[in-house]
Amino acid sequence: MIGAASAFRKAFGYDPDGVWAAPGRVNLIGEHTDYNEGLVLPFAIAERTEAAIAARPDGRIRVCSAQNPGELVEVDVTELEPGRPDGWGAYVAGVPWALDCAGGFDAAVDSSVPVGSGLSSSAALMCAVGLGLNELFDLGLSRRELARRTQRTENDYVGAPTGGMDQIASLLATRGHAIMFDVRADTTELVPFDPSKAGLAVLVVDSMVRHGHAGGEYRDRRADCEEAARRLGVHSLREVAVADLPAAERQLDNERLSKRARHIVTENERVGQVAAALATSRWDQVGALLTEAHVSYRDDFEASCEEVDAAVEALLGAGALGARLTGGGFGGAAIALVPIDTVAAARTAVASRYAEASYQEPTMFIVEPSEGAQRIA
Ligand code: GAF
Repeated sequence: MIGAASAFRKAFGYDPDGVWAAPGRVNLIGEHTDYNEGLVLPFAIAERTEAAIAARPDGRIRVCSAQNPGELVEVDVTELEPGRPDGWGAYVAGVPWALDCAGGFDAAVDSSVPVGSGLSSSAALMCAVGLGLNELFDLGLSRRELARRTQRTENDYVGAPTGGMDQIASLLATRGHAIMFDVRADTTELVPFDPSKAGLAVLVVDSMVRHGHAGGEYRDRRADCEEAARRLGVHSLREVAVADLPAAERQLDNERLSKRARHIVTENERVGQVAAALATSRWDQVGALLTEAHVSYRDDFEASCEEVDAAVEALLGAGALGARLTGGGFGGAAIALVPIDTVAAARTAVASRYAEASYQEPTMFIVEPSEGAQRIA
């Protein structure tokens, strides 16, 4: 990573007005529950996206990215509309659009969050740009409002029907904590989360299988959940309690929709159970719930893939307390709660499992619950 400030000087030949950084996130537990008005428990990671920005007086927007060398996205602020520009540039241009920001700017971005690995590189990008524009143009938006607006960027400008978890984690999480977001109540609560104090680490295994959320399977899962809620006559699947599931499944009388609903309903329950287990430092129980969540995500939500399942199995076989697919699914990364003195063995177990199966070599790294978005220069 060369840093956004250097990329800015190189591209535009002058100094930016400021540099803002926003983190990716690991979702500890609570997958696809956010757009079902449910509970999620992500934490911000040290890997982040930087945006170096300078205001321009002429309404022009120019953006370059260290991850897309040689490309300069250019558009006038009055011309912004969904789909224009598209690709990675939409995640930047859609931010002033959603923030009702009328000013032009030059921006350079650089990131250490792997793209397409389920660690929310897109929210990191939107939130870094959003925080910067909010300050540079005195927009006066709270972080909670910035999270709402950047979700609008993703939903209405980029066209990906995601929930609001990733922006909340990137903008509101803090070091040493996970953040519980209750979407129906629209409340957030910081939950102390520091596995290192218990001699544990969160190991990420990026399967290198890439996913996107704009089309295909993510959208299909969301449609299934909404259809299940509609047939059950509830506003969202959050209204269904675990005890109501057998009756709900009888009413749905459809195997696919029953499985989707079962994942969402039991996942909400698990998020609460993980928060309770963290409060009393019952790490074995946290681990067991993560693994249960993986089984539900794999079998009921059918959102995993062979490579991530293999990583989960290898991690558990090597002594992880729990392991699961994290993020939007259909590829991406597994996370595992691993005793620190077992991390090396866990990495070796995954590497040999991948080599035996001739999967692409995975990337593995430890993540720490880190600070949310902030100005860095
Ligand atoms: C992606 C989405 F952006 C989130 O809103 C969430 O739905 C997640 O997938 C699945 O839990 O990260």
